[in-house]
Amino acid sequence: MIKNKFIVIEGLEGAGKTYACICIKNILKKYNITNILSVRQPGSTPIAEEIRNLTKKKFKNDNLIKETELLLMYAARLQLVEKKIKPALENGMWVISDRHDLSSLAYQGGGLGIKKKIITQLHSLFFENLIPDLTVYLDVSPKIGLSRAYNRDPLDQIESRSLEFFRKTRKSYLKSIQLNKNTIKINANLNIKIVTHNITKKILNWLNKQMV
Ligand code: T5A
Repeated sequence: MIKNKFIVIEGLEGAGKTYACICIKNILKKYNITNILSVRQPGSTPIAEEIRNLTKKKFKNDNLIKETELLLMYAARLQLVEKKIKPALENGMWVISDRHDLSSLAYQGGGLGIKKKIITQLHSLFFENLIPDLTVYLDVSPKIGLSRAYNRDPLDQIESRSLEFFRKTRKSYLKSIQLNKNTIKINANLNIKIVTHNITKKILNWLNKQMV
């Protein structure tokens, strides 16, 4: 039997995170792991969902300054961690989170240029003891990812940013995952069948190692 884990999926918009979460859940089911909490960030509690709406909204006569955006992301994360993620992990559940605080380092740090030190201080303050057991990073080029996102709903205030913003965000992701040994990197530019195959292969390999 494998002890319950905290798995995080990261990547730019249109990377296929929603799809990867479903794929991982299906793999876990084959191992008879069904006590799974799936969440998304920002969001997944009533208050965090309100904060999510706020971070996505385009205001006519105002805009979020970058530090406000960062604090809102952390406020939503804290609500979710305290209300749902920690209790679930303590009760032996597996948790799959569509994004966690690597997103803040990439978007607000890399993309918006907030100093890494400020973000790591927030991390240390609230989440030092909550390290994901596995981060699955879906690496997609901003052009490809955004073109997938463009085909859906109208763009929100973050999705409407320049290609340069997303290039910097991706660069930050790539730098962070090099430093993090509990990470699986997947080429998400490829077609969905190949991406699914590669996720499945790497997750199975990781799960087998957890049983040793
Ligand atoms: N944010 C979040 C921050 O700035 N800081 C933070 O700290 C946090 C936590 C969240 C926003 O908040 C920002 C980042 C985001 O801008 P969101 O709506 O949850 O908002 O945004 P995303 O998480 O990026 O959600 P997306 O739905 O845009 O991306 P996904 O989930 O990666 O993509 P998915 O699976 O929905 O797929 C998108 C489309 O692409 C297709 C799918 O079928 C779908 O139509 N697709 C593929 N098509 C072809 N080939 C493939 N390989 C494909 N993979 C997916």
